[in-house]
Amino acid sequence: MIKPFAYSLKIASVLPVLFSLVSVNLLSSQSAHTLWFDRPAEHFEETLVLGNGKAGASIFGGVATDSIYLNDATLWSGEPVDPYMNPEAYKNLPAIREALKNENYKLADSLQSKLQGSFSQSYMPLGTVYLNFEHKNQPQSYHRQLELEKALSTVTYKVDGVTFTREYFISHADQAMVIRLKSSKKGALNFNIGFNSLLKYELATNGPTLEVNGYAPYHVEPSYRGKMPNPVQFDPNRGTRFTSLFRIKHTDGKLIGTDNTVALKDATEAVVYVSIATSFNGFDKNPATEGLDHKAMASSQLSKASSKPFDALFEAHLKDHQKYFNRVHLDLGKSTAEDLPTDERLKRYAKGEEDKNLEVLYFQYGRYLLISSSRTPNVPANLQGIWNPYIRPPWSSNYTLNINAEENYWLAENANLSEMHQPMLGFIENIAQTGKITAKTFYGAGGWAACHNSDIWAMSNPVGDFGQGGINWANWNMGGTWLSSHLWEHYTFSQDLDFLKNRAYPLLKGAAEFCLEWLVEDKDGNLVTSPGTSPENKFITPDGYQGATLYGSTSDLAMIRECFQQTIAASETLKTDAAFRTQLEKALAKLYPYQVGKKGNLQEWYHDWEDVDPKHRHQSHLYGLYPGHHISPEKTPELADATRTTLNIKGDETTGWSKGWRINLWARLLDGNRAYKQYRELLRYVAPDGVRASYEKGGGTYPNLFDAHPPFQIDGNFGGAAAVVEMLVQSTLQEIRLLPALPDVWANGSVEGLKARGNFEVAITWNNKVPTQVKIHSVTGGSTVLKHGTKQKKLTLKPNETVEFNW
Ligand code: FUC
Repeated sequence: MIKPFAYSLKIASVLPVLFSLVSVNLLSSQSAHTLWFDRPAEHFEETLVLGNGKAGASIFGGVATDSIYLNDATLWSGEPVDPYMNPEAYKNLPAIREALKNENYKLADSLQSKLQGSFSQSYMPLGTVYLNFEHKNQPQSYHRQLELEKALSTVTYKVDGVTFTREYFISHADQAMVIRLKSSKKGALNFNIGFNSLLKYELATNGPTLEVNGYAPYHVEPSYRGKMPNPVQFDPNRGTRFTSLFRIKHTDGKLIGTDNTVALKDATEAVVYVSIATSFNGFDKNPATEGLDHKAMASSQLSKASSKPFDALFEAHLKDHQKYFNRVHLDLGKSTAEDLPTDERLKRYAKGEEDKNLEVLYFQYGRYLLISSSRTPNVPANLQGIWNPYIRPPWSSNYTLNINAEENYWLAENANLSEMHQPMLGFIENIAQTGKITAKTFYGAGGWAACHNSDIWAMSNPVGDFGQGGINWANWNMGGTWLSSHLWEHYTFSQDLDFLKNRAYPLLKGAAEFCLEWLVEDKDGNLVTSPGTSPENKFITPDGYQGATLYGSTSDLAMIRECFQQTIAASETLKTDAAFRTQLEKALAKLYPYQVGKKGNLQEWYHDWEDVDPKHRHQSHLYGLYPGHHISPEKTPELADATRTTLNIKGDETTGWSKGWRINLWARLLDGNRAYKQYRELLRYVAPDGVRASYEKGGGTYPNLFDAHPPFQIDGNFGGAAAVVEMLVQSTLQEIRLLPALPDVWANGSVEGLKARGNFEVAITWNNKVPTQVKIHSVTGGSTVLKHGTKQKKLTLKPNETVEFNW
């Protein structure tokens, strides 16, 4: 969408040579909390990103023109979904079940295409704002950075002996983006503001304010459907509306407005305020006819923010951001890595060099990204968080429920950002509503179900455009079962009984009810799913058929097992629903058990079949090991061994999100060195050109530390950050394991502020891989057992009590 700015591109290519020396002097040591570059971004994956959990900005930091991609978490294509889209789909089930009973997998696959509905909608780019400067000559120094602790980005450079500075942040407290521009010489600041967008929009100026009003498409075809007639459909009377306002506040100089820009001439300092609002008013409200008053909201946000000086806004922003960011400190020991721009740093690290602060930076960046992208009620961080410039973004930048959307939230609780889990928890409440209809109309069952994809409209139906989708992905129906685990996890960390009783339990119960009704008996009386699939994988039957539909898929049963166990635990905690609990216990005992295959692997299929792609990135049948809890080296050593064999058969080469998952799996297998090996691979440098990415070569990390599937997906960032915690602390409601999967290279270090189940905060200092000092803070009071190696210590703490001791 963005026409690259010719002048700034030319400059970008000469900058590294010109300015690297100057930039190096600006920072004293290689930082664990700062990303920096000595030239502007050329690609999206080099931009520095900001967000207040709703508005997002990707800043290029160009010298003559600074391009900033803008986003809003609530700006999607589409409108409320009709969950009754395929009301009689369930009538096909008996024929599919019969085909499976007769082991006719081909027929079962072909009949499954009748159990599909529409595709999801897509997350939209809002537009690009341009700050155009009147620089006649080449700059002499250039530095841009993002400080995670401040959620502040800065650009500085010199032209003709004058130093220009730009500071950018997006305030959650004041719901506005704020940019301060300064020149070191009086009257040397000259710039104007321009805007364009791939959406439909109109521009107007009103004094010092540039006003944009526009609307999103009411329908966008997923990018993976390729060339299609009319893939992006607009209608002035349909779709989500947006307003974006840009106001210049100046202390000196002269403001000039034209039709399409506002400009400031001969100034020394100015602040640009950016306010964004959309008409999105909930998943079930038409955004065109029942929408919020986006114009009034944008204008009230703007006038409130612009009535405050920059320093006051920044102070409020800092306080708000640091309340979350500063909760966790991580130190992995002394680093001797040299100070380099972030892309160079990644390239050096990829050669196997030590850079412990980069390992900390990636972890803290995951936390930073969650704070920046997940603060809008009921609207979780999507596949790209909130940062997206494409009108047909990869995989619609939607919610893929067979891993990606959930992986986004793996770090929320254990990395002490429980508040940022809320948008996901609220979203589950919404999808359970459409999911009730999906359960009934597609599967003839009670409770609620969700499938492969979802979007801001909380769609829950299986995708595929009524028969066009691949059965191995489109027909999977365990999305609700997996999502429901987030409710229980939130409770185990927060100990919030009100939440468990009033919000979580009814939803957990609904998810379990669906599973209970969905299960059928196999010929031996075991409970299995039929039909089932195993996310995105395919089997080969003994007679050579390559298919997707089977009965008793291991991953289906793993997710159901975990869901039943959690629902039972919840009903016991709440002392409620004993009869339903008994039903679940009986079903649990009858579930077809895990099987170990002839290769010693954990079987993915009911029978010991071969895989079409044995190295496939998905590993959903290992769900019980992570994110689930029912497989572990202690409780189920043989099954844990089988998961290890499966991971070894798959090998380590895989996409970003899959690597994020595997690091967690190895951590749960208590193999810190293998987890670390894959963490290093997750941080492998990937060149920044997302649109041309091919994912055959495996995942890694872009210059701006965005996870490369490739292309960019944020799930790997979050999964990787969560895995760092999993290496340092693992917990159940009964115990906290200290340093359970510590790699040898992290022999000395300290961490503070990690969360453990039971609502404890954990701080550990360690030496030679052994804890020396431990501090536990109990938020809500309770007992736990601390464990490291063979040593144990029982603790019972009052609410708000802290204990600290030598281990
Ligand atoms: C699933 C994965 C892909 C990608 C997409 C968003 O389809 O198999 O790798 O992550 O989701």
